[in-house]
Amino acid sequence: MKVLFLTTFFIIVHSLGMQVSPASPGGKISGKVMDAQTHEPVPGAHVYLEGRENGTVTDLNGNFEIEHYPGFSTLVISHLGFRVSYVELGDTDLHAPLTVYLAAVPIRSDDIIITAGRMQMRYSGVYSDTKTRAVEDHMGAIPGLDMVTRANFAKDPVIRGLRDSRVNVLIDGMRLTPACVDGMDPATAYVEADNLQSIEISRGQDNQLISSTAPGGSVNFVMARPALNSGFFGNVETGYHTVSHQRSIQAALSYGNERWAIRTSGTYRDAGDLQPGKGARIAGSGLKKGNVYTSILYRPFENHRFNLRYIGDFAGKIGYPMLIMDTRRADAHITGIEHTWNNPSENIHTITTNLYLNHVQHWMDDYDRDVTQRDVMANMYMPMYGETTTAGVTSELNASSGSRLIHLKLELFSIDAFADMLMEHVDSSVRDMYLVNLGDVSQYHGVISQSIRYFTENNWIFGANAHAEFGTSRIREKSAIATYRAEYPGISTLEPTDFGYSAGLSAEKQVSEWFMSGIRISDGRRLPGHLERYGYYIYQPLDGFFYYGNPALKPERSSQAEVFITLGNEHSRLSNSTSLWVNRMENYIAGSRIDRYFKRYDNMGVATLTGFETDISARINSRWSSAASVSYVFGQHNELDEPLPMMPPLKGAVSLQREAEIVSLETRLRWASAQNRVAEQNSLETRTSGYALWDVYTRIQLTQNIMLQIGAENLLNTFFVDHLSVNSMPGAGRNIHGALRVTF
Ligand SMILES: [Cu+2]
Repeated sequence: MKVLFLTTFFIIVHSLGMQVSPASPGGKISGKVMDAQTHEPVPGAHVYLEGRENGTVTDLNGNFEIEHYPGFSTLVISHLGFRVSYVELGDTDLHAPLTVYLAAVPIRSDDIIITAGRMQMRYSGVYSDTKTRAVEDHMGAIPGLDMVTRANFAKDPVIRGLRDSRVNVLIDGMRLTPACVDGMDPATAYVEADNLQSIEISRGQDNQLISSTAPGGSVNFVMARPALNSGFFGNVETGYHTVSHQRSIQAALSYGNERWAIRTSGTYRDAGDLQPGKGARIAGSGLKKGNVYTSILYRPFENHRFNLRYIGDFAGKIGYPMLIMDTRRADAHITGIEHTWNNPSENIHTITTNLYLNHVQHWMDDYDRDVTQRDVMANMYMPMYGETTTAGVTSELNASSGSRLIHLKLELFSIDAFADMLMEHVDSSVRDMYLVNLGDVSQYHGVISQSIRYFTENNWIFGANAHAEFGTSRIREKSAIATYRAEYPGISTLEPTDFGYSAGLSAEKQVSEWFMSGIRISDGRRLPGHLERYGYYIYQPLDGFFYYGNPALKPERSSQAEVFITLGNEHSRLSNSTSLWVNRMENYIAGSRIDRYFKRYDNMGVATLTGFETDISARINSRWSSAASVSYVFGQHNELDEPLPMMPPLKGAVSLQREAEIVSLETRLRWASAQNRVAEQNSLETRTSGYALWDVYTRIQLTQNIMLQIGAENLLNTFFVDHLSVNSMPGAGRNIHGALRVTF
C-alpha cells in the first residue's frame, strides 16, 4: 500500500516516441509541461540542459522550446512545488514534441508549503514539520505577515500593517465570519496544521491568486485532500510544550482507490497557563479544544471530481487573561462541496464550483473573574453570545488562449450575524440589563472578477485584473433598529447598498536567468464590514475602547503601488526577493474617539502606509542552508498627524539549517526592534522595546516510520512583549517541546 502511495507521487511520465535519433547540433527541442495529478499545463517551469546554466521558462500553456547543444544529454524541468523531472535525450526523438508530467512535491512528512505572492517562502523545513504546534506559529516567520496575540493561541493575521476586515482570511477559498464580537475567534482557530496542504498568502490588494477588495491582502488555508489510488495510510502524532504544559494528540487516516478517496483526522489540545520569560505563569491562560476534519473525493467520470469537506472545531474554556472575559465554549462547523471539471474544452482548463455553509457559535463570560476589582464595568457580570452563518457559492474558470492566461470568477455570499449580552449586577437586587450587539444583521454580496496574464516572447509578463463587488445590508432586530435610528437621526437609510471594486495592472520582466523585476499598481474600494456598520458596544481589545458601528460609513479607498525584484532562482546558491510598497487610504475607517471608553466607526480621512519585505537565502551545500528576512511597515494617519496604531516594528529572522536523512537541525534568531511610533491622541498605545529570541530545533528520523522532534524556543528565556499583543501580554518564555510522529 505504501509503495502504491509513493508511486503516485513519484510518477514522472514522458509520453514520447522511443526511437533513437542523434541530436542535431543547434536543433530545437520543444514540448509541454503538465501537472501529473490535474493534467493542467504548468506555466513558469524552468527548463534547461543539465550542465548548462541558460535555459527557458514554459509559457502559460506549459509549452517550451529550447536550443539543443551536443554533449548535453539530460533535459531538466523544475518548478516550485513539483519534483524535478529529468528527461534523457539519448533515446528521444527530438523532432517530436515532448510531454513532461511533473509530480507535486511530496512532502516527506507533509511539510506545509507557504506561498506568498510569487514566491514560495524560504521557510524552514525542520520547523514546518512539527504538526502539533498551532497553525499561526507557522505563519509568524513570514516577512510582511504579523500576528495579533491576545491569548495562548488563535492569533489574527496582520498583513502589511492591516488586519480584521482589511485582510481576507479564507479556508479552502470559503469565507468565514468570526462570531465573537471581541475578536476571540479568528479563522486561524479552526485550522489544525496537520490538515493543511499549504497556506497561500498574498500581500496587498492586487493579486492574481485570490481576488478581493481587502486592501491588506489574503490568507487562504488550503486543506489537505485525499488522493485517488493512494491505498491506505495514516499517521499519529503526539506532542508536549513545556511553556504552557500543552499536550496535543492528532491522528489521520487516508484511503484512496480509483474512484474515491477519503481522509479523516482529529486533533485534541489541552494547555495550561502560559509561562512568559523570567516571570510568573499568566493565570487563566489555558485552553481546551478538539478539531475534526473529513474530506471525501469522488471521481464519477474521468474529468469530474467532487470534493466534500467538513471541519468541526469545538473549544471548551479558552482563557483570555488580557481581556475582561474568557471563552466558555465555541463551536464551528465548516462544510463545502466542490466540483471540478478538468479540461471541458481545449482552451478551458478547469471550471471549479464550490458551495459552502459555515456556522460559528461563541459563548463567553467573566464568571471566573473577580468583577468587583476591575475598572471597566465593575460589579457586573457580562455573559455574551455570538453567532454567524456564512453561505456562499463561487464558480471559477481557468482558461488560456494564445499566450494569455485568463481567470474568471463569480461569487455570491451572505453573512448573517447576531450577538447579545447580559449585564448582571453582583448585587442580585439590581435589575439585569440586556443589550444587542449585532441585531440580526445580514450582508449580501455579489462579486465578479477577472484577471488576464499575458506572456510576451521577450520575457515580459503583463497582468490586468478587475473585481467588482455589489453589497447590501439588512438589520432586523427591533431594538437594534430603534437604537440606530436614535443614534443616527440624520441618515436616510440604515440599510445602504454599495459598490466596491479593485483593479490593478502589473508588468514583470525576466531580465536574465537570475534577475526578475516588476511593478504593480492598484486601486480599490472596500465595503464596510458588518461590525463596522452595525456593531454596538463592541469591545476592541486591541485598543481597549467600546465601539459603535456606523451604518452611514462610506467605502474605504486604497491606492497601492509596489516594486519588486527577484534575484537568483531555485537552482542558484544565493537568492533574494524584495518588495517595496506604498498604500494610500482615503475615507480610512477607524474608531473616532468619543470619550474615555467609547469610539464610533467613522471615515477618518487619509492614512498612508509604506514598507518593505526582503528575504535572502543561501544554499551552502547539499545539506546546509541559511536564510534571513526583514520587514518594516510605516503607518501614518495624515488626518490626525500621528502614527497609525498597532504598526509592527522593524523585524526579522535569521536561520541556519542542516537537512539530512536521519538528523536535521535548525537554529533561528527572531528579532524585533523597539516600536516608539505610537498613537497618542485617538488611541492609547504602549511603546514596546526590541528583543531577540534564539530557537533550536532537531528532527530525528528514528526509523522510516517514526520521527522524533525536539526543540527549544526562546532558549535564553528572554522576557519580551510583541508590539501586536493585546494589552502588552508578554510572549512565551523558554519552551522545550517534543513530538513523536508515527506514519503507517
Ligand atoms: Cu468572545
